[in-house]
Parts: sequence; structure tokens; C-alpha cells
Amino acid sequence: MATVIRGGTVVNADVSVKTDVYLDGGKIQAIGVDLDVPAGTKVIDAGGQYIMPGGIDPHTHMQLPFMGTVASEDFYTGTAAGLAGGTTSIIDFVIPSPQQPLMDAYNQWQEWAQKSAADYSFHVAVTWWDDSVYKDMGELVNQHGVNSFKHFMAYKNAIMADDEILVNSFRRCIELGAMPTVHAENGELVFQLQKEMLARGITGPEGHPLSRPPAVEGEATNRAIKIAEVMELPLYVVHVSCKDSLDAITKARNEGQRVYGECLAGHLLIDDSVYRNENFEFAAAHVMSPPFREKKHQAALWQGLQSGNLQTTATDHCCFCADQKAVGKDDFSLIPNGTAGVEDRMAVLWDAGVNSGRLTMNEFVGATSANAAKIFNIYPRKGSISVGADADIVIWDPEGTRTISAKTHHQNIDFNIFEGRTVKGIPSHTFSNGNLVWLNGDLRAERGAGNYIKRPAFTAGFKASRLNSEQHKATAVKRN
Ligand code: DUC
Ligand code: ZN
Ligand code: ZN
Repeated sequence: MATVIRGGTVVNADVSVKTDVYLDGGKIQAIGVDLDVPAGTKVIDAGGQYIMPGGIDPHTHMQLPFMGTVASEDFYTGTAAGLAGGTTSIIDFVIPSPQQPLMDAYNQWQEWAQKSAADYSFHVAVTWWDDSVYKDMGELVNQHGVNSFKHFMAYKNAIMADDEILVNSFRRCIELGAMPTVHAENGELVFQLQKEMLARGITGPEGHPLSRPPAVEGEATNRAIKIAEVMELPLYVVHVSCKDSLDAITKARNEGQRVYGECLAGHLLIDDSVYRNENFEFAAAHVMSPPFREKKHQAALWQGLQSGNLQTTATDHCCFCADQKAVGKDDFSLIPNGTAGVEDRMAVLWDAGVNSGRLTMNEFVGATSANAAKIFNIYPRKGSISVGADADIVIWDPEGTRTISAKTHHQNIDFNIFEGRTVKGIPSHTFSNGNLVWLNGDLRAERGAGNYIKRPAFTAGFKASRLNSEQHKATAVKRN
């Protein structure tokens, strides 16, 4: 339905302007002061509020089969919960089992995602390597709009990509103009440290962070960055949780390398004391990887966002309920890894970021939508309030408050890592493709209304540096 939003201030990543916004046909059709609109247009009063691009969560795992169980949140419930929190797009992960053809996994995830209430896109994980993986990567990029591939450097004996897989896949990414992304933890060290903790009788969730210390993440981040440097392609590091990996990213960026970093709402706000809680259910509910860290790392992550060395925020939304987590009662290494947040990311980031003065409103838009849209090549269709963009819009009430709780959230999980936190600054309206799907507590998400978003491959600039490289220019030495 044609809608005009009047009286609010449009906040984009670059500028804020008090102006009207007119939507029709799922797109933003006009922006201007006192817009003339056709008779019958629905009028929304956004006085005193901000009109921002709907959030993009570039890192979710809806209904993921993982660690012997399946994430409880599916593509409908998860995207609907996102809409309640102002997030209008997700980029989820297709994760093939080792030896599973990438195209089979992609088709499976597409089938699951048909019920999405909001727009969605896919990164595809490279968990093994042979000629068929090489070929399927090409088909995914050229025919299905996948422009990013994920590599798990952890989860040994499961989905871990070793250096051989990384190098083969990164080389293919260069050919295709696709962005490699990494979950950076040294899987061998995690494997050994888990065994060591269990042998010492540390079987509870407190063993989880002890087996995945910051250096384990720092090592893998540094290794991935150096591989990308040698191969001369950009790199996106997911869920940067600690100073060790942020420092590696910052150093690389200072040296001119194109490395991007994502941080999670949870890592910005929660520290590792949760794992030492005497209640197993509470501690296990926080088990995710990389784990929550000592407080000093939170401060570093905020600085990373403020300095621009971290560009995006995400959630790694991956829900497991108490009965699923209970599998690891006597062995922390069996607790399914994952926590929720797709509904809460925008509000907790506004509250802890904008209200505290750490981020401007424009930086908030960058960190919650625009930067992800740019990095993953869907800007300005997403991440921008501009004519021609998808009408994915959140009207943000800076005075509204909400106390976060598992009792009232829309996520399909029995726990909330932000439980009891009162946030100031919440969405009053969310529009998805021009449809009003959230209005002051009333969720009107529609099963299946979300579209798959194709993301085009990266072009010229992506490969340009390679043409100037020493490796590229090198020739054999002539000898007699
Ligand atoms: N980390 C998690 O906590 N869950 C899913 C996968 C991951 O890398
Ligand atoms: Zn991960
Ligand atoms: Zn993840």
C-alpha cells in the first residue's frame, strides 16, 4: 500500500535530514519536504522519530543442523523476530557437510528459507575441496547471486577448513570476484585444549572459554589475513571477539590491506563471567564460539567500531534451548554452540552505542546496515533511505523503552542473553518491502513474504591490486 512517512528525520550513514519519505510498490519512490502524494496514500506520523534503513544482520544461522541437533529458530520465526527489532534482512549461511555438494546444500537451504518473513541472502561455506566444489562455487556466483564464501577455521573433524582448503577456495574467490569470510579460531588448538580441560576434570561450561582463549582467535585471524595478503584478495572476518584479532585487522588495514571486521552485539556487552555461573543452564545458554571475553576486550571492540576498523555488527543468531544444551551436562565440548540476538541487536547497539555517545546516529546506521550492504554489494538497494531503494525502513523512537526478556521476545528460544536489560530507543514501525510489519508491539510478519536477495560478484577493483603484485609480474630467471 502506498505510504508516506511525514514529520521524521531521515538518518542515513552519511547524513541526517528532516524530510518525508513516500513508498509504493515495495520501493522508496520519493523523498522531499512536504511531498505531494496521490489521494488515498496512507500517512504515518514520525514526528520526533528517526527514519532509518532497516537493519541487515549479516550473520545468522536459522534452523542450522549443528553439533547433533538443529537450531530451534527457523527462517520464519527468526526473520519475524528480526522485523520486531527493526532488522529487515539477514545473510544466513549455507553450511554443506563435508563431501556434500555445495549446490545440494544451497538448494536445501533455499527450500528451508522459503518461509522467511523478511528478505534473506546466503553466504556459502567451503568445508571441503575437490573439482566439484570449484565448479559449484562458479555456479553459485554466476547463477545464484552468492558473492561470499565462509571458511570455518575451527570445528576440527566436522566443518573445519584447513590451510589447503583456504588457499584453494581463496584462489577461486579471486577468479569469481567473491568475498572470502572466515570464522577465525585455530581448530587444532581448540581440539587439544578441550581434551586438556576435560582431562583436568573441568567438564562444565567454564571449560568453554578456557579452551578457546583470545590467542587462539588472534592466531587464526592473523593467518587468514596473511594468506589473503599473499593471495591479494580482500577478507571479511566474522565475529571478532577480542583485542587479539582486532589488532591483526587494524595492523593489516593500516598497511593498506582490505580487511573487514564484524562484531556481535553479545561480544560488545557480555563478559566471560557468565561461564562461571553455578547454574548449568545459565552458563550453557551462553556457550557460543568464539566465547564471551574478559571485559577489556569489550572496550577494544567498541574502539574498533568507533575507529572504523570494525565495520559491521551482527548476532551469529543460532538458537538452542535448554534441553538441547543439556547434552553437554558432563562435557562442555558437547554443548551446542550458539546464542540468539536478531531481535535485540539494533536496540542494544543504539542504547549502548548512541545513548552513551560512543556512536553517532549515522555511525549506527553504518554499523547496522549500510556497511554490510556495501561490503556484500547490495548497496544502495539495502542499507539506504534513497529513491529506488527497497522500502525496508525502521522508524526509530529514541524515547521508547523496552525491558528485554525471554518471556516477551519473539525469538524461538527459551533464554535471552540480554535478559533484564532496559533499552531506550526502539522501533515503533518496521516496513519490509513497503509493508508495515511491526507497529508499536504488533507483529504482522507474513510467512513467505521475504525475497531471496542476489548479490552480484565484485568487479574490477576487487582484482586490481593483483595486477601490480610482485608474484604477478615475476618472470623466471634465465640461466645458461
Ligand atoms: N558459532 C556458534 O556459536 N554457533 C554457530 C557456529 C559458530 O561458529
Ligand atoms: Zn562462527
Ligand atoms: Zn556463525
